[in-house]
Amino acid sequence: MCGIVGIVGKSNVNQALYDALTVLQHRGQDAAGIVTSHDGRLFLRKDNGLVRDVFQQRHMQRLVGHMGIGHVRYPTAGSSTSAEAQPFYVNSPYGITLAHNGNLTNVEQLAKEIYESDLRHVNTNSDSEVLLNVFAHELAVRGKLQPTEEDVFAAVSHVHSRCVGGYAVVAMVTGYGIVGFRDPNGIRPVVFGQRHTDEGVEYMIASESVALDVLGFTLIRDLAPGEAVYITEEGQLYTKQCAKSPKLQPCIFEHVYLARPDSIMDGVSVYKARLRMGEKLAEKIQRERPEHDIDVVIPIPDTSRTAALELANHLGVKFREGFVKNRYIGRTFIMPGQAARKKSVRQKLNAIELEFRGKNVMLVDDSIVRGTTCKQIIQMAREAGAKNVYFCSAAPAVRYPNVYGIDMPSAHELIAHNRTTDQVAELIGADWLIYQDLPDLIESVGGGKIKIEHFDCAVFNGEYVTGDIDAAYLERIEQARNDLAKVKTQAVSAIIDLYNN
Ligand code: PIN
Repeated sequence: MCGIVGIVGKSNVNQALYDALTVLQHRGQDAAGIVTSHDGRLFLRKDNGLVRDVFQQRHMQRLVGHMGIGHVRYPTAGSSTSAEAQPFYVNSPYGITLAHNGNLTNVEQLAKEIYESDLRHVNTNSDSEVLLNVFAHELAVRGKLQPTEEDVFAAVSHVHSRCVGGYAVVAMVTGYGIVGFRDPNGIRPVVFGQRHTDEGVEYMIASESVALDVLGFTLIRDLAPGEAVYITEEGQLYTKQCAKSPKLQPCIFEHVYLARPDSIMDGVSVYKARLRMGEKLAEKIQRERPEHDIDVVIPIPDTSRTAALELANHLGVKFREGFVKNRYIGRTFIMPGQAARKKSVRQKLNAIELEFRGKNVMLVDDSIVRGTTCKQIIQMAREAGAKNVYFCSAAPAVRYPNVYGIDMPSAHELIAHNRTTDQVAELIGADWLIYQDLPDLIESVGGGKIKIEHFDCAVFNGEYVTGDIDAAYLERIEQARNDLAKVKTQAVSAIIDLYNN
């Protein structure tokens, strides 16, 4: 998962882009980048690290211009070098830079076409560079010295017919404008908005509405699936539906924990969706165990707090903060003579004993993925003196990998893959485990004032909305992830050996 932003302003946009990326930092902490355009020249700064570490005063001074785009990256398979930080750049046509959130599922086919038919070179393993080259090629074949909005939209239409997967994109055409577009299923989110200044109207495109809020922009709307928005350097805004048969099927996991609760996605408040998740869980508990003996509901900070609060309210059970999170976890250093140790949950969370001692506690988390963290937290609750430890997941069991750009483990690392709820409960050490039912999750997100009927729920039901994912594809990504994990383990061992010898 990543965060994207693009701004066409009336004065330098470097600070606004930096601030927007900081607001979107929860979508990716691995790398950050900004590119601006001024007088037909590009200025780019990108590197691995948090926004606050990547950009220093000297970098910001160079990032001049009234328009620019930015990106924060989450580590995804094969994207750990700073060369793969975004935005990416191609010099022809016009000089185009692009930042992407999502994942293309036909990237191998596209990479072959780009090389063999489009005669273009791709220098990384990133599907975002492939996407950029497809877009650049489709704009180049229009053969215009000065591209119009119609040329830009035609290029986006061709991107839609060639690319499959989840993609939310901002791209800057140097000297001309910024384009934002969303895949025909609207899997990944994109919004756009405006703010008025003395010099005129400024526009922003961003992954989440919270970036608009914090910078004083008002939300115009979400981009529809398949739609593109183009804002010229002078501040003219155009939109167009560029896909043949668009159908809104956004990623439901955004609402589970990826997005900030103060964002509105496709008209749905993430916060309200999470409240409804808690309400549905309470109803399930009342259905399944009307005689339950839960003494206290305790959230696992931070995301699950909203659902846990409403769960407790609806059950009529006390809601208590039983865990305190350290917000200042530092780096892990590799010391000579020591193996690299992963930070334990205990360093991140501490239990307040008096909330546990002698009680039947219901812990709530947003989801169970690998099951490693929740297992340790359940153990902590027992050590703090809990009589029984029950566990609630605001999302259904995660059983299948994600192929649209969420950094999720491969199938065999998912604790619920090929396992029943009882088996998972036993493995994590819970006395009782309740998962949200998928229809209830769908109702929580799509059943409010704004109705959304279809979602990408593949991690829960294995149904991939792009229709191109088969067992062979999943097998290939599983293999690629395993290979990458091996390379990483070998690299870490090599570093440790180096220190030790
Ligand atoms: C919480 C994110 N959330 C916490 C991610 C851990 C599953 N894990 C998914 C729970 S927050 S595991 O956004 O960082 O606050 O038990 O499956 O290992």
